Amino acid sequence: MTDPAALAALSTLVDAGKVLTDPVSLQAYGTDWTRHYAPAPSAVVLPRTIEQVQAIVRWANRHQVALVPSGGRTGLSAAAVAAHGEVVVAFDQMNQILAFDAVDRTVVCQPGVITQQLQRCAEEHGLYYPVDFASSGSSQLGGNIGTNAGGIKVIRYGMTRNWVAGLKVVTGSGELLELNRGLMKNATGYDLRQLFIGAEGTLGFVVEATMRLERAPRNLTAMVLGTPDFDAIMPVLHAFQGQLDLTAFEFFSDKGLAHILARGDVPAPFATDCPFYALLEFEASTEDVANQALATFEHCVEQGWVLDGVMSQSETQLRNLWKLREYLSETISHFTPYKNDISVTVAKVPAFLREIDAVVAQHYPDFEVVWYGHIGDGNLHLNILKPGGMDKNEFFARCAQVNQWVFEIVQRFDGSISAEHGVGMTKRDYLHYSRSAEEIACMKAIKAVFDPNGIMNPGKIFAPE
Ligand code: 2HG
Ligand code: ZN
Repeated sequence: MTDPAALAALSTLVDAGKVLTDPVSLQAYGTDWTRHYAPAPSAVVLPRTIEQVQAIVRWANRHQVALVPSGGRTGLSAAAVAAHGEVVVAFDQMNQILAFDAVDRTVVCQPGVITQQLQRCAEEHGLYYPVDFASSGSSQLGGNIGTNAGGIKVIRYGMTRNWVAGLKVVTGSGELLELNRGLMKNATGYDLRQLFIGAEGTLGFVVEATMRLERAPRNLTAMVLGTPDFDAIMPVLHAFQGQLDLTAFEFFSDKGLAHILARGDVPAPFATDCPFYALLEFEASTEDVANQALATFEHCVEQGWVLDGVMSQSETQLRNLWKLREYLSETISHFTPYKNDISVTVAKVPAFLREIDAVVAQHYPDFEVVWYGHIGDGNLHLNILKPGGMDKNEFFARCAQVNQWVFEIVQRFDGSISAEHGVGMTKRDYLHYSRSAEEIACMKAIKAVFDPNGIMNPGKIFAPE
């Protein structure tokens, strides 16, 4: 635990009352949406300026205190969990949108800006911030950048990385770096900005970000299609991609749908029961596009790939169809799920899912398994639900035993053990299934450059040495 004299020194570096040590704050700021680790930070500090962040980092170097960044705490890999007496640096006070440039279509944001705040700001200017996911109402931009957040529109717009035009970061030694300064073209050597995106705060803190915006989509329209089996989903994707520019292509299983319908506040898409469902979205900018979508739907039915389907006719219907997919994570969170967030190239998805499903069925015959994910970009979320009476630790231990089998398949398919949720603590012991020993050595060497004293979010991405 951090020495009381050091904590007293810390409180002189920020505004009065902005170092918190009460149990409620330690509990709240020390954790994220994972429930694997008990939060145990020494303190929480809330800087207001970049200079204050630099002073905190220099203080941590002097006192050898580990720092953990904290945004909206919606992470799913325990990257922002402080379980070992660290000091949490929370960015709630740095939550302003600082500037908008209509010509460059960029917005300068502080790291504590909520994703939805950025989306709304874009809308106010007739534009669009396309990175979107269920937690957009509470996740913060700094965290999105730290994990290179993906979400439901990646098939069309890519990950957070694509939208970061410039970054200001405070490194683990307290230096301020201004990376790329919003430029579209910049061929001046290594692009350090990219290193900080997805680094989970292990190299430094993002203290300002210049984000790009996009033209607003026109008349977004969704379809939910029921398929007779998982294999039918891929030809459906292929058929629609051949005709339309999709903005999303998601899937979920009948088990997932049953949990959503059990909530009682989301209407069923249609009456036919199907083992799998695809949700796709496109811009119905003209009547021709909508007709093309309907013709493709009919073609899929004729081929036997689709059993039933529905197309949204209004904003309300669009929103209701999305709820079927977007509410899943929150809805099943009450069953303390064990989560996997795995990916392969799209062409390999059917064979990959079949193998994983067989391993899971063999090893977890008594657990409920819920599949969903961003199938259009090869990202599957495998959630295993804890049976009612089982102890949480026993459940996680049993799930962890099967990881080896799952991740060996991921490795054989050249896939990723974490497609979009990051490594944090929950996946750090499995990093070698996706990254070679040489790559991991390079990553550690890079960390040593930016964080020579190892104070930046230690124990995340890499297991402690
Ligand atoms: C989603 O796609 C999120 O809904 C959460 O990435 C995934 O709950 C999950 O496993
Ligand atoms: Zn996801």
